Amino acid sequence: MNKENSGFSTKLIHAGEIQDQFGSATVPIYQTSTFSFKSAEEGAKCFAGESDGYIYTRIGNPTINALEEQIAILENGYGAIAVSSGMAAATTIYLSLLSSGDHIVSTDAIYGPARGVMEKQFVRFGFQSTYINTTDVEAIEKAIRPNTKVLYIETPANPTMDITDLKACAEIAHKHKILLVVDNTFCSPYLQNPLDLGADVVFHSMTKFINGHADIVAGIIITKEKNLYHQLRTMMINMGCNMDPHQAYMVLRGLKTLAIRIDRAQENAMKVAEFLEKHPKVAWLKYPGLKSHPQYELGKKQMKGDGSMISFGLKSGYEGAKTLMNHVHLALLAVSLGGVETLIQHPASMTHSKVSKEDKQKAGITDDLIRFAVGIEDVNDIIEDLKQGLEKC
Ligand code: LCS
Repeated sequence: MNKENSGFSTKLIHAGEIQDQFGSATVPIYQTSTFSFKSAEEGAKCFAGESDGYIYTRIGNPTINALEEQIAILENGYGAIAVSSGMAAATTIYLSLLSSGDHIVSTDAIYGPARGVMEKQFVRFGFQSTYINTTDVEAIEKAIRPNTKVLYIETPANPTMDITDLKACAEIAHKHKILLVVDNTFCSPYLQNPLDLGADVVFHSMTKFINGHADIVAGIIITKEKNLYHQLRTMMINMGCNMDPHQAYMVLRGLKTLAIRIDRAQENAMKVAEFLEKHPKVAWLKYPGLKSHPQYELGKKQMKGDGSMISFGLKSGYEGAKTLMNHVHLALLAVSLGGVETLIQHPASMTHSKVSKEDKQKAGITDDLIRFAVGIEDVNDIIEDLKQGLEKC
């Protein structure tokens, strides 16, 4: 069987696996910081790049590389670079692709700290940024300047669930000779493959769906071509934001069930979204699987499923949101998403609290917005939990 041409779920189990001397069914954890050379000559060859032997775990490690190979295959990329967190992926991308005086155009409603680090910290290094609603393709064209180097898209966006047209973005980016970077965290490679739609770089917080068990923080960057891969890999090695072999093993373990976890979570999410949308206390709701989503058709075109993230607001506004969060019992009141457990959180005061009030308003991160990450529990229990909580709102 050619594993590279097999189906997605087969690749989840077999792609990138290591054949070790004992026939281990899983990738072993090479918990070592350094690797010995057989001779001084071999060591020199490794450092000269004339041999692909391992040198030092910050540079490369067989457990980490197995994960990188597997994710590169799942995203149809040239190669992947595993990093310590999703934020390490974002900052490695910024620092690799931008120089002082360069400009980035980005989705306004992205994960809060990915925006905050540009506007509050990297601004000191001369990086310029413009945050816009990227569902408006014309607004993207208008925001591009002569010094723009990167178009950075998060779709569906955290936490508004807005969907941006990736094919249209790739066309704009390449017309202007800039790179398209996509944060694919909300979909995972199972539901969306931005490189196939024209993106140059894709990244994930693997803390979410890819690992899926709320027990690891991790990130990964995938590139479409070789030069970009080496540029980003060199930055990762020099910044030292590599993954640890044990962390890689945990992600490899979680990854095997990605498809069945997401299948179940999105089946649940559809039922939860339908329940909430009809509930008299709910003012509005955005879920890619419902026709009421403003970019429903686009989602159907570029995503292979609707995912398991819902955002909604109550008629009783922020007060109602607080009451609901304080009265659910099954859903954990916690940030993060993409795990087996259902989570509820309030972006305006939690994940996006550092984004200014004005920018939050512009990006649609309203005070009443509740973000609901649907898990794989029995859906009736999730709905019953919401039902009894909503009675108090
Ligand atoms: N990109 C997206 C879309 C995210 O949702 C997150 C984290 C990151 C990047 C950063 O990844 P990390 O460094 O945490 O692995 N999102 C979170 C959230 O919505 N709640 O808590 C973390």
